Amino acid sequence: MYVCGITPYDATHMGHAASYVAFDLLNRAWRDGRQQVAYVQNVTDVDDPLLERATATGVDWRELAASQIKLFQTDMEALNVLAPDNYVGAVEAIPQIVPAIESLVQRGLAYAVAGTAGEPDGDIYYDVEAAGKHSAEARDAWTLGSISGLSDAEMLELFAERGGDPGRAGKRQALDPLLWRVAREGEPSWPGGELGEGRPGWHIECTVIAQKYLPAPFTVQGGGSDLVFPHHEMGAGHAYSLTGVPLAKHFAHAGMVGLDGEKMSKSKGNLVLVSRLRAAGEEPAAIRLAILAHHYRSDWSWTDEGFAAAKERLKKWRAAADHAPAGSAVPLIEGLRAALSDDLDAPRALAAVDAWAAAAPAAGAATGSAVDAALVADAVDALLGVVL
Ligand code: 5CA
Ligand code: ZN
Repeated sequence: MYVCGITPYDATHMGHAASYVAFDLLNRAWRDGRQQVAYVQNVTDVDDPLLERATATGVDWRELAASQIKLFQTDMEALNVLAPDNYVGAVEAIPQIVPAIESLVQRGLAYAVAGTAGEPDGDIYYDVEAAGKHSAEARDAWTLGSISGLSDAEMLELFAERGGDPGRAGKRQALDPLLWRVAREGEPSWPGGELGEGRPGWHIECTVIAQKYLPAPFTVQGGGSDLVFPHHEMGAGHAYSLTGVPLAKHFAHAGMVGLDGEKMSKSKGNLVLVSRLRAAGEEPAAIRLAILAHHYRSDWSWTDEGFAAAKERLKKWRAAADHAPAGSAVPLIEGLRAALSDDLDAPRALAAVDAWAAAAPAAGAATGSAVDAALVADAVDALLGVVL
């Protein structure tokens, strides 16, 4: 499994957290089913938005990235998200990214754009049309739109919104994505072989990291639904162009999380940060339960009411764990497994624990079964990542 990692600024907001909790559920379900899991995540530790934030706040971009990565990892640990086996930065992958882009250029699937209006010569773009034609004879071929299923008009709109540059002069197609940005004054750059000094584009970063650390095709590529296009679409194309086989067998996307019905974004200043809640004394297990109350694919909003309900739920579960009815653990575990194996239906899994808790005798009424209590606590931790 490869799950797209953060761009390290404004970490870790509830949208980030929800997407990593979603894939943590999958990781846990696979492990419970005795699958061996290799889990890789990147961190986009150099990219335009990170550099822009660093400039705007007067912080060195490396310091910003390092401090945000640390904060993210602390938040993930608090949320009981199992760590990836490989956590790989874009910067450290540059020595693998450069030859990949060189090979695309040599095979006519990428091209250099001449500089205009203040832009230097030599930025390298992926030729989506040539790449689509190139792979069209093969089985499982990639053509633009085959991952996202979007129309040209929809792709064009999203491309501009999500880091693309449809209007860049000299490109063959508006939707051709950047592979290599040659060095600019005041921007970090690295040796790029035949490409010249520069830094990598976004999609090629994930493609090359995934290909280096995982077999091809690997099982699941994950991220939030805002990565469907262009990120996963283009990454799939790059991978196909590089190796002739698909990058991943399945793409899975978590829904978008907002705040009180609005999109959560830096510009609106309405980010709910995991670290801020933790600093206010809130329990990470309750944050996790508030996330799990929503199916991973649905869009939802973080609200005070939702969080209050999660805290109440955690309290009830803990109270019941002291009085677990004898024989109640096995049917509950079966219910949890059934819910999670049905497209990770966490809300149904929570309802199963609710029903179990409701059936537990009231405190003081009867002594519970220690064996059942221990089994339930183990299962709720192992499958849902919630420590009772
Ligand atoms: N570094 C790239 C991926 S290679 C990136 O998108 N970084 S990010 O920091 O912007 O987002 C990290 C992950 O959180 C991505 O999977 C993204 O889809 C997800 N994400 C971002 N905002 C939200 C949100 N509001 N709701 C749900 N998921 C979100
Ligand atoms: Zn990615």
